[in-house]
Amino acid sequence: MEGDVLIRARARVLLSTVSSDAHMWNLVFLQSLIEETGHEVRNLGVCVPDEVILRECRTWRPDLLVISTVNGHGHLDGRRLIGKLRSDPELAGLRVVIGGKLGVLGAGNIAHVESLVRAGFDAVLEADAGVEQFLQMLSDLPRRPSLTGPAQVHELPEPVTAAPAGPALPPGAPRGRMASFVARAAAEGRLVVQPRMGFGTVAQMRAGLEAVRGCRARAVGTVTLDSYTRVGDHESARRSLARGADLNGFPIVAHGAAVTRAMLDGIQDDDFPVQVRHGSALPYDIFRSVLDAGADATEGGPVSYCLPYSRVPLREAVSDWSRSAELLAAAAADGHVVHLETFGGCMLGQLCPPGLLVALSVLEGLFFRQRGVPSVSLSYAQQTSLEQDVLAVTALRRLGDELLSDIDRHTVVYTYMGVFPRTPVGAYRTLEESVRLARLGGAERLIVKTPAEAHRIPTITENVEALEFADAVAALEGPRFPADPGGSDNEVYAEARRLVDATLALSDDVGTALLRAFRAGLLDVPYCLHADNANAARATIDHRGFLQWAEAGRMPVVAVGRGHGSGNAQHLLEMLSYNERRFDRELLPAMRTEVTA
Ligand code: B12
Repeated sequence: MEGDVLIRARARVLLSTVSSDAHMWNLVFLQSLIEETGHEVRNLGVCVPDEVILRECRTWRPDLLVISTVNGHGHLDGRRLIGKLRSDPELAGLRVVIGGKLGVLGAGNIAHVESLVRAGFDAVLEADAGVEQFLQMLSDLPRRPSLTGPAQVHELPEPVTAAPAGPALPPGAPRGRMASFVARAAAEGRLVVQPRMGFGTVAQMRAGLEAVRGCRARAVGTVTLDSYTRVGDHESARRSLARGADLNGFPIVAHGAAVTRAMLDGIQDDDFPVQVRHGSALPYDIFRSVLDAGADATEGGPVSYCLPYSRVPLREAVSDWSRSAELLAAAAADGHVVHLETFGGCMLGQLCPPGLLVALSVLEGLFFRQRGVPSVSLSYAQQTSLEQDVLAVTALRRLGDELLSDIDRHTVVYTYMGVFPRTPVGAYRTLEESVRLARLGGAERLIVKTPAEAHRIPTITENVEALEFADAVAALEGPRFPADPGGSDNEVYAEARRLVDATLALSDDVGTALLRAFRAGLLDVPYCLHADNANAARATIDHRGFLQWAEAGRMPVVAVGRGHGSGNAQHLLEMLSYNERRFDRELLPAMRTEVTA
């Protein structure tokens, strides 16, 4: 057959997650693992609708379908998916396995295994424990001769036509409640701390907000939305609420604006602003609900909530984020200022070198400003070295001063967003280092994590304890804002500035410039499976713990080259668990025994 290059005996494995799940590292890891056993893998990426999985099964005819899901909705989405597969005569006999974190019950997720087997899965492999069994299953797969064709070439989208430039903002543009609260705290030398809290029901969510409001910290409130709402599947959110099923966040659209407004009533005010956190590539409905419910702030960005979180084409995300930001700008002009935070400093949670994180955060800030949003914050997530992270946060502040001086803004640090230490001590060490980063870097707000992170969604008490701990550490550290962020002429600044300049040179419209930069590979998020990302860049961690470029792809950055043994599943897991080892030091001897046993 023309174009076929190789004939081999191997099985076909189709790898996917469920429709509401945006986690990607599990898929990157499993793809590597399966390839190393010699089988052919097709990886469908994140948030895969049931119909896409069914279609791929019918057309590609895999020997095994692997479903990996960790967001906690796996037992709900998995049961629905397997029902459809088993009722299709063509697919009823296909071998299907599901694994990962299948519910929101932590160790209690084991309770879902039996019902998923009864629903039709051939094997249900909960959490890390399932990997050994899975490897055995792969080695037992019947191998068949298969033809490997040339790599598929992905069609990249055409850039959107330039959106009109945003309105000129008057000097001293209004700030709104969130930014005013943060500015007051900063003037008093206090760090504002914030949870990533989200529960499904109104009663739980309100109790959570009340507890945060009452805690001994300078805290703001958070309403984190659930994974169905993130992908616009409000019907599944409604059904889950009606059945009393646990959701991994608050379904703001399904509850409706009146219910959300009543929930915030009497809690949210000048002394306790509330931010809605979501994760949606197409946030327009969510932004409408945020405005209708009278919330003070929200967050995200056209790149950071598209590439790592969805399969929506980047062009569609840019266009939806454009009208969503304009919605906030119009509300601000009418006196309701909703503060908007970029998520660009947090791409994929881990293994994205700081220069790109800083650049994306600034570019998303510029995108918001161009659409008339008067009050923004620029984010950066803690990575693998305090020293390098301080360079990054000071670089972020300097770029903000240089490029966004005409709007209200502040800087937000996130406690590590990647694979988290498993012990409470390790978790608190990580949190403590992120407080220090916020202080040394001069950030005004910190989004915290709890010791439950590696295991399950934290309780209200765990959130409150983490906030009070962070506040106490910040008080001890003192306000160590660098006197002159303009002196931050460091290597992270230089790299971020190059990436920002290369992007802005592509168009006067920031949205169009972002599309062109990703299309040309000038911006390229390492390991990101989204079809509009070049995925040619790779990261590595050097002897100092600095996150560096192993491969630069076509980005204007310097790569140090791949280390020994890099590229395989084991090496990827080692890099992903770098902070787990760094902070969970008590577990190191046991980890070593596991490796040598
Ligand atoms: C990185 C991360 C993110 C990144 C994801 C970026 C991306 N696109 O990948 C960001 C920050 C964006 C994110 C977002 C969210 N996340 Co998250 N995330 C994590 C985190 C910190 C690390 C996950 C990771 O990278 N692991 C590395 C990979 C290689 O390991 P793994 O996924 O655990 O998979 C292992 C095993 O489970 C197993 N496995 C997995 N699948 C399968 C399948 C088979 C067949 C087999 C055999 C084995 C297997 O093999 C892997 C290696 O051992 C975890 C917590 C943690 N572990 O520390 C939370 C976590 C998974 N996230 C969680 C949640 C709830 C979310 C959100 C829904 C809400 C929120 N809190 O913001 C959102 C939205 C996602 C969505 N729409 O679905 C929860 C899930 C809760 C639960 N199940 O009880 C966790 C546990 C955090 C928590 N404690 O709340 N997340």
